[in-house]
Amino acid sequence: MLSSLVTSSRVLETIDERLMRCGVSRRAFLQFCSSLMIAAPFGLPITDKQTPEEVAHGLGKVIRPPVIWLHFQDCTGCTETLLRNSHPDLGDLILNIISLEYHETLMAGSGKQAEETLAEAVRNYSGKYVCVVEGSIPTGEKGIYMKLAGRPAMEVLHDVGGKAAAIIAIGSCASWGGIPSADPNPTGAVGVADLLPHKTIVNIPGCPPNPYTLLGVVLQFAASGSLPELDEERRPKFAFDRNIHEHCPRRAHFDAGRFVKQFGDQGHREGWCLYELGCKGPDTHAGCSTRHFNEIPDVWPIGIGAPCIGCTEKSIAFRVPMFKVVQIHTPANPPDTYAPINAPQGTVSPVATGVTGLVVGALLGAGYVASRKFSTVRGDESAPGTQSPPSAGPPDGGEGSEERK
Ligand code: FSX
Ligand code: SF4
Ligand code: F3S
Repeated sequence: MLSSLVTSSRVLETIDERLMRCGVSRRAFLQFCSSLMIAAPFGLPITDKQTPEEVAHGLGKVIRPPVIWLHFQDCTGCTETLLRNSHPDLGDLILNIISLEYHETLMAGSGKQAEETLAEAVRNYSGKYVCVVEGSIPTGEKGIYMKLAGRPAMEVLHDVGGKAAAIIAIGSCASWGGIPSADPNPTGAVGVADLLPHKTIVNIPGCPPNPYTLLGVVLQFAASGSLPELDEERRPKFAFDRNIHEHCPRRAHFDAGRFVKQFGDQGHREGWCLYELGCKGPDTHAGCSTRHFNEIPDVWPIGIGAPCIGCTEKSIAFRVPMFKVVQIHTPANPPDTYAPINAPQGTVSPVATGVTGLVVGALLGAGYVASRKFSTVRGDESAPGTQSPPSAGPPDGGEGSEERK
């Protein structure tokens, strides 16, 4: 808990106090809480509530968590995705909810002034701040490929990360090297956990990742001092326990064997499945299919017609060629209760009709309902996509189809 966070320089406010002092509307905060609920429909105690009002009530009492944000080898996409959205006020709101003590791209100061700010923040909040790391760390040639104020990035990470209460590696670069570590990895780029293996580290991969995952983890930590349950790659399960292929809006096309053959063809224009263009959705775990980017519906790779490159998976993104077709490891066809793919008109089952009805409605509500439908248990036999396949799998056709099982 950060409730006793009184430093020599100031006392940190609660989120409610800060929002009130800065004149932030309750409506904006409630919208934020709704988005957090959609991003974390399970597995995060702060959002495990019935309404956004209840989430806001709990979060409002939390002390704004001090965050020190380090940049190493990155494109700043992680920061961009946090602050660029369709609601101009949201970026401001986020900066009122967390206490961002140091962030090279956002702070006005530079040079000596910036270095002093960093040193002061580390001193004031030693052992209590969250260190967010964006970008990979170069280790080749003793780290000379990147220096900050004359110090190799490795040294800065050891110093600032070492004194943090917890480290969050945001983006695939900080999680395990990302783009800079792609073969032949000229700078010897690695992720945070390679250099600080014994620290408390949460990986939030994605290139970029969903910003609400970061905010959910930071706020959960601030509220309770605990971190959400992680998977074997140190990713929070609430955000990474879903397979994209099992929750993809193009899935019906996959099941019916309607595949885009090349960018711009008729199937592409009609929104068919991108599997044969190398979509890595079947091997990728992330929440992108329901929690879209920049607060804009359908803004995510598959939503805009680009195959998923598996950016949240250590063994896929920037390792497996982008257009290489993946194997389908799990039989993943609709259960018998779904309407047959070529159902004659008027024979759609009541179950299928009911599911359709659920999807209709207010966007926020529908997103929340959809995200709640996910199974949290891998191997759950009742979950869609885990039943034995009926005889009608995706029909042959197109390149790469021989690689499908
Ligand atoms: Fe970029 Fe972040 Fe990719 Fe890396 O995201 S979006 S290259 S994960 O470090 O800025
Ligand atoms: Fe969606 Fe890709 Fe699966 Fe096709 S292969 S259904 S585009 S995740
Ligand atoms: Fe990344 Fe694939 Fe989502 S490329 S953003 S995991 S759709």
